[in-house]
Amino acid sequence: SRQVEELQEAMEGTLGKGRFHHTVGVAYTAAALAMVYEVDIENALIAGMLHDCGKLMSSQEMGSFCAEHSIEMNEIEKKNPGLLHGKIGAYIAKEKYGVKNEDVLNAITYHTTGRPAMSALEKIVFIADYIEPNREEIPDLAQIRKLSFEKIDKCLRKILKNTLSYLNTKNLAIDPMTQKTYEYYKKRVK
Ligand code: DGI
Ligand code: FE
Ligand code: FE
Ligand code: FE
Repeated sequence: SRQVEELQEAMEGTLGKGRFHHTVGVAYTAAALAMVYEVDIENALIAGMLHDCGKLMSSQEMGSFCAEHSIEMNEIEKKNPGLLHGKIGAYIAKEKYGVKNEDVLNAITYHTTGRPAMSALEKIVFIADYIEPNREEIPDLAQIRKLSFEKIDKCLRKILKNTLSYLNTKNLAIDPMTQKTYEYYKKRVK
C-alpha cells in the first residue's frame, strides 16, 4: 500500500543501510507469517517496517527520551537502554508516523522481549525479527525458520530459550519480561 511504501522510504532515509535491509526483511517475513496465521498483512508490514525505528539513538539518548516522554523503565532497562528501543519505537510510530492500531503498537513495543499471551501479530513480528533472511549466525536457525511456519508457539519457546542461553553466555542481565515470556511459552508447549 501507499502507507507501507511511505514507511519503507522513511526508514531508508533514516536507518543505516544494514538496519534498513534487516527492516525490509522483517516486514516481508512478517507478511508471509501473516498469510499462514491469518493475520492482517498490512498490519504485519507496518509493524515490521517500524519495529526498529526507535534504534536511532545512543543509549544515553534512549534513557533521556524515556524520562522526557514518561515511558516507564525498569532497573534492567536503565542499565541496558538498548532494551528500550521497542517502547521508544512504538512512541515514534504513534507520534511521528501516525500509527493508531494498538496491536501494531504493541507488536513494536514487545518485539525484543516478547510478553506472555502475545497476540498473533505480536508473535509474528517477534519471530520475523529473529528469522528474516538477512539474519545469520544464530544456532538452529534453519530449524527455527521451518518451525515458525508450522508451530508458532513451539517456535517462540525455542527462540526464547536460545535468547536466554545467549544472554547467559554473554553475562548480560535478563529482562524480567524476557524470562516471564519464556516461562509462559515453556508451560504451554511440550
Ligand atoms: O533490534 P534487533 O537487533 O533487530 O533485535 P532485537 O530487538 O530482538 O534485539 C536483540 C538484542 O536484544 C540481542 O542482542 C539480545 C537482546 N536482548 C533480548 N532480550 C534481552 C536482551 N538483552 C538483555 N540485556 N536482556 C534481555 O532480556
Ligand atoms: Fe529491535
Ligand atoms: Fe528480536
Ligand atoms: Fe530488528
